[in-house]
This record gives sequence, structure tokens and C-alpha cells, in this order.
Amino acid sequence: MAGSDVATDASSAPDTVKILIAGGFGVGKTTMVGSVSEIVPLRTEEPLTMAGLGVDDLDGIEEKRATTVALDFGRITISQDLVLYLFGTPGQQRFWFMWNDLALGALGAVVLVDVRRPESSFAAIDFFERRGIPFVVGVNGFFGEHPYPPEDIREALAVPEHVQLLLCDARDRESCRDVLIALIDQLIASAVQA
Ligand SMILES: Nc1nc2c(ncn2[C@@H]2O[C@H](COP(=O)(O)OP(=O)(O)OP(=O)(O)O)[C@@H](O)[C@H]2O)c(=O)[nH]1
Ligand SMILES: [Mg+2]
Repeated sequence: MAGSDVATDASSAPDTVKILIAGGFGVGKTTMVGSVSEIVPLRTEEPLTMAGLGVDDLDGIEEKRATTVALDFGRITISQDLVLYLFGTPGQQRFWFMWNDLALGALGAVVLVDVRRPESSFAAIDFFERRGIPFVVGVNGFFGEHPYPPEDIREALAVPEHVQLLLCDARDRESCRDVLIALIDQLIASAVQA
């Protein structure tokens, strides 16, 4: 019967969880959402122009041509019971006012760090700590290299011991998926403890 089919479908629908992908300017947030999303991601990027000279610090990201002005949106199915909706934040300080709205209803976050410029993601760590939103730190190797041991980066960014810190590559789907799974594991562990 059609009616009972609908009831069955509703009861077996996966849980959906909102996750933020945050971090400093140009650390690879849009790239990460794009790598891992199983749908064509929604992007709100605008070109970087001469108007940003002296405002946008392109040191280390000289090839960067566009910047997120609102959000990225993607989706990944972790298991038949769990689907993550991913919201990438804008990285530039002039768009940070949007973070509060983007964070509404988020269960957790990935703070992405560019291994060459870790300090650019310090404000993101501070943002989630202050609000008590659980997060993990993903250290994007950028050129596939990880020159510093994770504990040095943890110390440099004062990441607490209970927060997982993982080395990753924002361009690599499996690597990004591992970071998200670490976040889910951390969320489940803290829910069990509560
Ligand atoms: N080589 C390399 N390039 C990367 C990597 N991640 C991102 N990029 C490039 O670096 C630039 C910045 O990446 P984005 O994904 O736009 O960074 P973002 O954090 O979304 O930037 P904003 O939204 O402007 O804050 C782009 O040109 C990417 O193609 C990486 O892991 N390795
Ligand atoms: Mg972006």
C-alpha cells in the first residue's frame, strides 16, 4: 500500500547532521567541501580583484583567484543512518559576521589549518571554543607535505588534548572523509560521556 510505504521510508530516513568547515582565509575550505561532497557543491565565490590589494594577504596562496563570500554547501553520506550537510564558511575577516548564522544548528566543525600559515586559523579555533561547539582540527599539507609533527602544530595553536588534530589533504576525498569521521567519533564519544 502506498501509505505504508511512505511510513516505512520516513522511519528509515537517515539522521542528518550540520557540520561547518571553517578556518582562515584560503586554507582550503571550499576545496575540502568540493573534494568530499557527493553532490555538486553550491559555491558562492567572487573573483579576487585589485581592490583587495593591501587587504587580502595572498602570501603562500598567490594562485588564488576567488574567495567565498557567503558559504559552500555540500553533502556526504557516512553510512545508511547518517548524512552530513557541510557548510563551508567564508575565510576573510570582513565576512566573519556570517559565522554566527552559519553556526546555528551545527553539531560540530572542522577547523582547517594551512600548515604553512597555522595562525590564520586561530580565530576559528577561538570561535568554536567560546561557543562550546565541538570541533576537530584538520591540518592541510597544501603541497602534500607535512613538515611539522602534529604535536608541534597542536602546541602552536594551543589546541586542547581532547580535540583531535589530523593531518590531511583538502584535495583528497578519502583524507577529508577521515577528518569528518574523526569528528563524528568525537561527537559520539562526548555524547556517550554526557
Ligand atoms: N596545492 C594545494 N592547493 C590547494 C589546496 N587546498 C586548496 N588549494 C588551492 O588554494 C586556493 C585556496 O583554496 P580554497 O579552497 O579556495 O580556500 P578557502 O579556504 O575556501 O578560501 P576562502 O573562502 O577565500 O577563505 C585555491 O586556489 C585552491 O585551488 C591544497 O591542499 N593544495
Ligand atoms: Mg572558500
